[in-house]
Amino acid sequence: YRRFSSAVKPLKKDIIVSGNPYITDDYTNVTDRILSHVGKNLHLQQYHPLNLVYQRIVNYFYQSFLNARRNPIFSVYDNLAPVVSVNQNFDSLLIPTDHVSRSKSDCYYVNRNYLLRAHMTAHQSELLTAGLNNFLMVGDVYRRDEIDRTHYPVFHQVDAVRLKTRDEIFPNDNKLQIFEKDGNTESFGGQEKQSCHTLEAVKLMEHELKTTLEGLASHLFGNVKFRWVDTYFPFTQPSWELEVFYENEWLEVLGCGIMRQPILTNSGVKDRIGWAFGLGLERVAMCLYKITDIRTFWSQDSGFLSQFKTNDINKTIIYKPISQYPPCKCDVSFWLPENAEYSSNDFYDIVRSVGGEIVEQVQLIDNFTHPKTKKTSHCYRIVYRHMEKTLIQEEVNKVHQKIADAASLNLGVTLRQ
Ligand code: FA5
Ligand code: MG
Repeated sequence: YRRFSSAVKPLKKDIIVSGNPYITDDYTNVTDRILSHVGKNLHLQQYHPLNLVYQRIVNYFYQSFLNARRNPIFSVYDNLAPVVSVNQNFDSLLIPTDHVSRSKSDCYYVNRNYLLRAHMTAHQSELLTAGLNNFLMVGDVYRRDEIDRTHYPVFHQVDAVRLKTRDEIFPNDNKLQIFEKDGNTESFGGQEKQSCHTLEAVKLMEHELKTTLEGLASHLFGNVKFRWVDTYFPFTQPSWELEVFYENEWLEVLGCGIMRQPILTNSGVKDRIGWAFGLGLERVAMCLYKITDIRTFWSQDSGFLSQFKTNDINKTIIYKPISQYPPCKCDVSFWLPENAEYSSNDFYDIVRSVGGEIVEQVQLIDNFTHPKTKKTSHCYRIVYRHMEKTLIQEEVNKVHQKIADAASLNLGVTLRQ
């Protein structure tokens, strides 16, 4: 594994990602373990559950949007390289320079200027600039996040964009407009719309967006209860999340909204208004096939893959866990460094790098600041579980000790006994 902490002087060396060399710098925090996922393209692997869900989504869009000659109008991009510039992932989407999502503790940076994309929306501007009006983008995305059964640092998203002209929105009326004459593109305006858009145009776009996504939800899940929740994204306004009621819980499946107009104008689009959404493939696949642990998607075990071997992508499949082996729990406590930055995500990466696939969950179970010395101590509980066998305590202890040693070496923390 590589060095992580900003407290440690970075090594000046090149790393190769997707076949291209990058010079590392003080922003580099991508680990070899994370890089080992680049190029796996689970969404393109035949019979993989993520591929089945991906195909079902694409089919829905092909069927739902046809041109006059009855050909699908959406084009699909599923092979875009995952290293993107800071400009692609953030600036082009109007994400403010001080926005938390840019921080080193949330993203995997290759260096100051490049990172592993944190969402598929990173490719929106380049495809708009290429002149596309209706497109889907599918691929792997990378985020530093908590560790549990529904979070893994690599997951897959489907993003979509649909642009429409005035004539397409109001085919039977030549007076209605999509832009306000004196609307300022930079201004957010009120809550319900951007000030540059007319309310009529936004309402029709919102209607098409929501019926399309409700249709997608029933195409995937059959007859489900769903609800719309107002939300905020820097790149859409207004914005919503779609939640579906599945197994007695409301589950967020996607985010969407009316695209901020400057994204379009900056990409050379002057006469259209657009909607966009981004959806998590794992979330959908977990619900659809009743897969309870997100790590399962990375299993190369034939006991897993063979269950999805079907040429009927719409077939109902209920995943039967290969077997549930017992967990082993170990705690580790340390004092945080006093003169260096520390983020729990730094520790989580070490756990991932050293522990690998046998780590099921890491929880911060105690966070204590000494009243006199003002030193802070964290205690983490690590749950180890192998997907394919029973772990032996001795074997776990060895890994656990390695994690503790790596944390002390790389993060400047002081282990407590
Ligand atoms: C985004 O990533 C936006 N780019 C989506 C978007 C696109 C909004 C275009 C508007 C227009 P968010 O971070 O909420 O938003 O992620 C989108 C979806 O990805 C979530 O609804 C969820 O289904 C999935 N997702 C997010 N984080 C994780 C995770 N850690 N593990 C698995 N799935 C996740
Ligand atoms: Mg969200």
